[in-house]
Amino acid sequence: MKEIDSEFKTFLCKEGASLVGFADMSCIPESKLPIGVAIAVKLPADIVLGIHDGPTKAYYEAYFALNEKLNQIVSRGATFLKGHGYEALAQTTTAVHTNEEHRTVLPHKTVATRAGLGWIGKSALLVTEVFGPAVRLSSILTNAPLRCDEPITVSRCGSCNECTIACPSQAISGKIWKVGMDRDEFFNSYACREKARQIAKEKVGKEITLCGKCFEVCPYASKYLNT
Ligand code: B12
Ligand code: SF4
Ligand code: SF4
Repeated sequence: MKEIDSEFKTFLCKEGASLVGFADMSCIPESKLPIGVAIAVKLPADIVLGIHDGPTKAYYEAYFALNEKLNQIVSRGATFLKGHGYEALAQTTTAVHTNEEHRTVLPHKTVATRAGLGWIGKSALLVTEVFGPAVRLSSILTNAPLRCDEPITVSRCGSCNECTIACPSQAISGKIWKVGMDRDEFFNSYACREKARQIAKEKVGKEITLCGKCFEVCPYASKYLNT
């Protein structure tokens, strides 16, 4: 099985993935298949640096372009696995539905922490060691017997509070995440959505939840942005 593992990772990276991890999802009842494939694509550094004073047209365009790219990577990844005789479900933006409480059945971030890509920051974003939270995510569910990575179950935010201080909607309480903690215990998604939509309307003239101050200020992102 080792061969399909590395062949598949190489395939996804050639398709444009910046980070790939394999997750044991057998403990997650919402997962329709036992293995998860987490995929992250980095946000271009100039786009992240450009949103210092609010969302820009370039970020707005990158948002859609990266969603499209992620949809393509996971769709092609699922086709690859099916071609090897396995079941595979690509969690594309059309396949995943968000309810009125801003929740999906199986969020990409759950697959990502299980695959060892990062932890849930105080910001409620997935924070990676390499790019910080400056990534967009997607995932595939499968029964292919991929060798799973070590999950990350503990936050590495420590005493940092940059995102809590910088958030224009005070959505981030500053509480530290651990596995099993519900989002609403430390993050106000309604405050975030309302403020981000107001800011996006002012800055780019679009009715969309677009802000990103929480990832722009994260010290884990600055390592990537300054290289
Ligand atoms: C609904 C939604 C929103 C809502 C709610 C946000 C939220 N944090 O839930 C609103 C409209 C407010 C929003 C805003 C934004 N969003 Co949004 N959003 C989503 C969406 C569609 C679903 C998220 C969801 O289901 N939330 C429900 C809660 C319960 O889950 P969660 O937040 O993912 O995190 C929990 C689980 O992952 C769980 N978990 C983690 N590990 C484990 C392990 C185990 C064992 C268990 C049991 C649980 C568990 O714990 C977490 C905390 O409770 C995802 C895409 C997707 N399909 O996943 C994008 C997504 C989360 N958004 C994203 C982004 C970038 C944004 C914005 C920056 C907007 C922008 N583009 O400018 C802001 C940032 C808000 C913030 N700080 O979180 C990115 C995040 C990338 C990252 N690095 O994490 C995503 C993944 C989209 C993408 N394709 O990349 N968003
Ligand atoms: S996207 Fe903006 S409003 Fe929402 S949590 Fe991040 S900084 Fe706060
Ligand atoms: S800014 Fe600090 S507290 Fe917020 S997610 Fe990044 S490391 Fe964690």
